[in-house]
Amino acid sequence: MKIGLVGKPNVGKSTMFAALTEINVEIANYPFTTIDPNVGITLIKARHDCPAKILRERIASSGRKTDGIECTPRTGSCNNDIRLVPVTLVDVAGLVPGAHEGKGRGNQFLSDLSQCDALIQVIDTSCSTDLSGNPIANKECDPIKEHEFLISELASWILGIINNGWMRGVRRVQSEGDKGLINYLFQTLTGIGAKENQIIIGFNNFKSKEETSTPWDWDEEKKHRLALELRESIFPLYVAANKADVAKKEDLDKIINFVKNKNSVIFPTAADTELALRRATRANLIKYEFGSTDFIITEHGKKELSSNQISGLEKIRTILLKIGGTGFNELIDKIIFESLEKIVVYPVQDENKWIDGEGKILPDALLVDKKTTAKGLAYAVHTDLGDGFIKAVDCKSSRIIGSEHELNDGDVIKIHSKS
Ligand SMILES: Nc1nc2c(ncn2[C@@H]2O[C@H](COP(=O)(O)OP(=O)(O)OP(=O)(O)O)[C@@H](O)[C@H]2O)c(=O)[nH]1
Ligand SMILES: [Mg+2]
Repeated sequence: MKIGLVGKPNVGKSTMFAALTEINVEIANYPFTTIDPNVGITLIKARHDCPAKILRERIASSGRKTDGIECTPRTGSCNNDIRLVPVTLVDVAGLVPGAHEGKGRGNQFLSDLSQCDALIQVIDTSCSTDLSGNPIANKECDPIKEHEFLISELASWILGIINNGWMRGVRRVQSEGDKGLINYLFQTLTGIGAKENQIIIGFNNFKSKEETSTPWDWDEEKKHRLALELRESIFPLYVAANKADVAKKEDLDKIINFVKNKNSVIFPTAADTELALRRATRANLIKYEFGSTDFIITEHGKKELSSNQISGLEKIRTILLKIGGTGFNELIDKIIFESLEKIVVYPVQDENKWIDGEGKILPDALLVDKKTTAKGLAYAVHTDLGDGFIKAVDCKSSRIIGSEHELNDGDVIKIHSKS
């Protein structure tokens, strides 16, 4: 699972990345601080109790000791029986209006977003920067315009890719009809991670809104509309309404209502607040849980923090109350489990002990699509496991399940395979 952070410069993309991955990257109040992409892993909470809890209950009910029955994640961790699942974040350079014509840093860097399952646009709702990311004093801006220009630039990027060889693609329509164009689009966009079903969905959405004509007659505007639909299906876009700590309510509401009306996901966020909370937590100055609307100052914190630092933390407390947390937990949770309809499943090698070959309990928590089958999971683990699939076991119920059985969130699965 990979999510790209996009937006105009100086909105807080790198601050969000640094907060959520706990990797130090450059952050500054001017445009184009980031040039090369930052890639790192953030951890999100599964929506169910860790299956290790069920394992312990079973062992306890059979009268055995449960000491040491804790899951041992290969990546991620487990916190009070809530499994934290890894998600890759990619933070890229800022995009400005006209990027496809080479403005700002152009849009070449967008290929860094290849293979992303979704994008989060970080918007500066505080109106402290113009569309190019330069700080402004008058605090007037239009967050909807900021959202729309980005959508258009992303489409121009896709248009640039499909235009390269368009006539070749169009010729295939003469012999193969729509299928020829879909195949052409798939071949051209597979490099940025497009899947065939996404191309089909994007193409059909485009077709349903357009008057019929043959592709060799399509002008740039019409092709841009096709690119808009393809972007929507390949890279669904969600919004972090950032700098909400210093935003005017009307600016915030404007963009929130706009995005919600499109049935997309948006939450007010405060990236630098999340960053400060994570840093203070790491220094053992406070106790803060991701997603929470408050924190407590530790005994160590009470001893070490200066009165200035304490009043800084009190300001942060006010921000958390005002926004209802920093917004990122809700944003990412909703994107992954509702919009992208992912579930978390735990493949294991031993169906009784729920361990892998090395004795690790529930080492992997995989994010897969909601209707993933047992065989689909086998392929997600390894192609050989999929090719040699014989049967699987639902370890919670100990029932044997077939290749087409659809998995549920929180399932623990043992796959039997020839390989
Ligand atoms: N008030 C406020 N400031 C923020 C917030 N998030 C980030 N900032 C500030 O915004 C400025 C830009 O942050 P960056 O993370 O470097 O922005 P960016 O989008 O990565 O910028 P580029 O790499 O130039 O595209 C910095 O001064 C941050 O401290 C926030 O939630 N609230
Ligand atoms: Mg940056």
